[in-house]
Parts: sequence; structure tokens; C-alpha cells
Amino acid sequence: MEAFAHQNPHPDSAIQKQKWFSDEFLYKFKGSWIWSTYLESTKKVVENFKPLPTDVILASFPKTGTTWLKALLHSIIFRSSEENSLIFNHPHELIPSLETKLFLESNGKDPAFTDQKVRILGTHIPYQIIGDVLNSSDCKIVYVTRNPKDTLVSLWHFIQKAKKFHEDPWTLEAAVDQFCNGVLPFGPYYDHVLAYREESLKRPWKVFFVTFEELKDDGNKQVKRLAGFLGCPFEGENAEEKIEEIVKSCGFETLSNHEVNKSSETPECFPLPYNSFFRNGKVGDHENYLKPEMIHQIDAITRQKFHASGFVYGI
Ligand code: PAP
Repeated sequence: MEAFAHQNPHPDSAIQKQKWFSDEFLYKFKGSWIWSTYLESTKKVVENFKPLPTDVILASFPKTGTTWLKALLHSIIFRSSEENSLIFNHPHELIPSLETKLFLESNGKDPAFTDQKVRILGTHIPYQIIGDVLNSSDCKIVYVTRNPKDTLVSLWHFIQKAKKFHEDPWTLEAAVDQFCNGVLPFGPYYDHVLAYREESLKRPWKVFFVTFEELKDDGNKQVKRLAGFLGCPFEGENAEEKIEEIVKSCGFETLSNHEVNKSSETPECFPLPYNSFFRNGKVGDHENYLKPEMIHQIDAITRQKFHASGFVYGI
């Protein structure tokens, strides 16, 4: 796929449309903003995806820890640290995403690959759009989120890898405004997080909710919790050792040093290079980029959206 390939504007002119950056546009679909590149594939996921009861769906807003969780889920479910898959394969290739790969490449048909005992599939589609589909089977959902300011700063850096960024930059000021207004791919961020979180509170056996910061703080604890949720707990004498090994093999230091993840080549599954998914993986890096007034602006929305609804997170 060519980097940020041009898509035809959506034929239905009644659909709400907003500029993202440069000549990239977002379209409103069922209350969320979808990038034109993934609008049709997102609709096809809703129409045609049939989750199997054994599927594990990794859901996330972009830049909140998707790549990390892909590595962790693969390792927990397939115990891949024992067979080196992560050394030679980018996590996004080991675990395909529904709207950015599978349904994009299959022209909208359910690719229905079943060569694995457990299919792990990624998605950025908001629960408001994909919830009914995911509830049509007993599949499990793992959701990861991240501090809003670090998420935004990570996205802003990521987009700088796009060639057209340099021709027509996406300023940090514009990015902050768009983040606060919810007009970013798969946004609003706050609605995305709250909907999956609410489901995890209602049905903790169906939806597992974890934050990037919790993973950083105590990876072993979260991996143990995740393995229990997935029905594949670590048992026996070496349990703690195996958990430790997984946390280490999926940590930023280890993963970002594999040749495949350092590569500036563009993978088949995404229009930006392999290495664009690994920057520094830190908590609190927004402090190095956001001005105090930007932090204030985002924190005000965080209080209004998260804190007011009982989720004291993100500040
Ligand atoms: P995606 O949603 O487009 O797949 P995602 O993986 O969620 O992106 O986000 C990438 C971020 O996760 C980057 O954060 P940064 O820009 O703040 O550095 C990336 O560095 C970070 N990341 C990737 N792998 C790991 C990891 N193993 N541990 C911690 N952070 C990681």
C-alpha cells in the first residue's frame, strides 16, 4: 500500500467530513471520526465480521499501546518467547488488524482465516460501532488505553513519519485542538475509552481493561491477570519465571532492538515504516512537548469526560 494513498472522497456528500491534516480527511460514522482510508473497511467489518467464540480481540485507540499488547497477547497465548516469533516478525504482522488489514485487503469479505487455534485480531474501531458485532459471539476483548496527553504526543510524532507531513505540517497546536474536539481517527478518544471501560465494568469476564501506565508499573502483575482472563494462566514451579520472560521479551528495550522493528521499510499491513511503532515508549513524555496551556486545555476535557464519570485517570 502506498503511503497515505489517496482515496476517493466518500460518494455520499451528506456524510459529515472534517480535515485532519494536509489533504487527509475524516468522516463521521455512527458518531465517530474515521479516516477516509479506513471508512469502507470499517463499514465492512460491521457488516461482515463474524467473530468466533475463541477469538481474542485487541481493541485500542491509536497510540495507546497496541503494538505492545499485540506482542504480549501473542506471547501469552502462544508462549512465543519460546519460539522466537517476536524476533523475526513485527507485532502488527503477527496479529493483523480488522479494518487496517484484513477487511481492507479482502474487499470487505470476512477473511475467516482459521489456521490458528485462537485468532488474535486487532481493531481501533470504537465500541459504539463494533460493540454489537463483538457481542454476537463469546469472543474476548482486551482493551488498552493510555494517558491522553502521551497518546496525543505519540500520534503527533507518528504522523511526522508521513512524507506529506513535511510538505504541509500538522502543528501541535492543531493536534491539541483536534484531540480536544474529538476529531481524530477513531475519535473522540474519551468516548472510545469510556465505552470499552464501561463494558469491562459490566462484564469483566468479557472485556479486560488495562492501561499503558499499569503495564509499565507492574508488567508481571498485568501479564498474570491477563493470562487468567484469557483462560491460559501460568502454572507450575516456573510460572513466575515464564511471566518475567514474557514481560522482558515484550518490553520496549527488547522489541525495539529487533532488526524487523528497527527497519525503515514499510510493511504490507500499514502505510508507515516498521520502526514508526517504536519511538521511546515512556510515560509522561508529553511534558517535553506540550506547553502549559496545552496541558491545561487537555486536562480540562479529561476532568469533564473521565473524572466526572468516575474514571479518575489521565492527569
Ligand atoms: P498503533 O495503535 O498505531 O499500533 P501503538 O502501538 O498503540 O500504535 O503506539 C505506539 C506507541 O507505543 C509508541 O509510543 P511513543 O510514541 O510514546 O514512544 C511506541 O514507542 C510505544 N511502544 C511500542 N512498543 C512498546 C513496548 N513494547 N513497550 C512500551 N511502549 C511501546
